[in-house]
Amino acid sequence: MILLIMLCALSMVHSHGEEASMKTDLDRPTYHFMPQKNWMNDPKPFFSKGEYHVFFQYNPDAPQWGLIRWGHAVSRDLAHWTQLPIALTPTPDSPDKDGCWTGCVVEKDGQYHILYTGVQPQVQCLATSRDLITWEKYKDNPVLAKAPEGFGDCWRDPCAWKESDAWYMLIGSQHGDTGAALLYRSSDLIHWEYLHPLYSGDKTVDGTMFECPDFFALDDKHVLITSCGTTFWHTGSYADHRFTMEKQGVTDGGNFYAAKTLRDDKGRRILFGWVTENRPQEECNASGWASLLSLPRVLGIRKDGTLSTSPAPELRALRVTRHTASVSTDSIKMLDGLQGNAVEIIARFKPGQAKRVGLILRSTPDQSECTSLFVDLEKKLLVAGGGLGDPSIRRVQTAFEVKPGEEITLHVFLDHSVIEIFANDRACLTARTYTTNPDANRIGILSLGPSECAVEAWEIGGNG
Ligand code: DQQ
Repeated sequence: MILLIMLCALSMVHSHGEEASMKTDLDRPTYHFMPQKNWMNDPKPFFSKGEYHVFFQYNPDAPQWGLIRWGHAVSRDLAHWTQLPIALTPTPDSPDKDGCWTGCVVEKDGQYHILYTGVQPQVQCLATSRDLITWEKYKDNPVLAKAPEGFGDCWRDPCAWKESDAWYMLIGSQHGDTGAALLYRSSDLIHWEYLHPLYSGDKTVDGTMFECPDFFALDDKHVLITSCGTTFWHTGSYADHRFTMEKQGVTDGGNFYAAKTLRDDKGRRILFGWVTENRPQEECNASGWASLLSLPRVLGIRKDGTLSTSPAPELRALRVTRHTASVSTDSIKMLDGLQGNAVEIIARFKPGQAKRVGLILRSTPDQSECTSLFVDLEKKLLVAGGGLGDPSIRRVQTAFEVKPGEEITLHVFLDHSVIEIFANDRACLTARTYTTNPDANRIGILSLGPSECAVEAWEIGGNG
């Protein structure tokens, strides 16, 4: 594997022209993983033998969704990633001729297996590997050809796991206009028996269908993740092959979708999402890339049964130069010394009577161009994107309620056009911010009403 990683790294050395255009692309992230060119979506993370693998939906032909392959990247430390060869490619005249869609990776008897959705129509397929690099499709694909009676157009994205007696698998589906996670059982990953819906949703809460389900034990609960426009979490109990939901919420209310987890050798559940674009297709075409992988997020169960999310501590390996500041302001205070497009900021606010507290990033010195992110204490929202002028542009938001007297910690990762925000480890928001202005690299604290803020920040080194 190490030799393969070195060969892949060498083959990824960019041509002179490409390197120059990457340097002038102020929006291209430098410490998030993304394929060298073109399009990715839906991560499928998997841990084995000390390595973090992320497979992903990949269109190597254009910076937009298309004929989908399974791309592959690997990391030993969750901070630096290497792109590996394509794992799965559609086979003409076969059940996956129109795309190898989302699924999962499992290990059985010393071999690795991918269960994935072939299209069109949607069917479930199997592929096997000894080394995670070279994959052989099962000769009699598909292993499941038809959805159970009454389940709709969406029947995809298998998620399999082993229990003591058998393999189990969820397939994301819908019943009428309600999401359903359908449960199957198998002894060999090839022959599957349909059991029943593990869980049916509520269209007013978690959408009209379930894409990319993920299901796992965490602390003393079970967690079901589903996606329909937004990625939702549900925590609850699992008994007799039924899931009883107790609490539910949103994993990230911003440009973040189709998130799934792996379990590593420390027993941690680590979530990765697809960071979506928020710019016109022509701009993606001009840059030659679209979408990327979120930073790894460690999940936990809070005392009240809700999901906690925090950035993986391994990301600290990317920190380069540390800055600190204490700021009292009732408007905007620019930070001296700290500037740039690749920074990590931990801003600890005592909001007092302030109505909003937050940051401005990617600001010109005169603030005529900038991107704001803030907690709106009155509206109980975490908001990001858009400048100070026109707030409607590229703005995303998620619910975030601050208790009276509670301090607010905004842990923010800025990587050029990507902003990932963790608010008190219970609300997450990913936003996009695009600029062509090299002077739009200043950072400031914002407050509507007087507040105090202790800032600790780091410039961040690149992925490589
Ligand atoms: N993306 C895949 C589907 C999945 C959707 C296709 C979610 O399998 O349901 O690229 O983003």
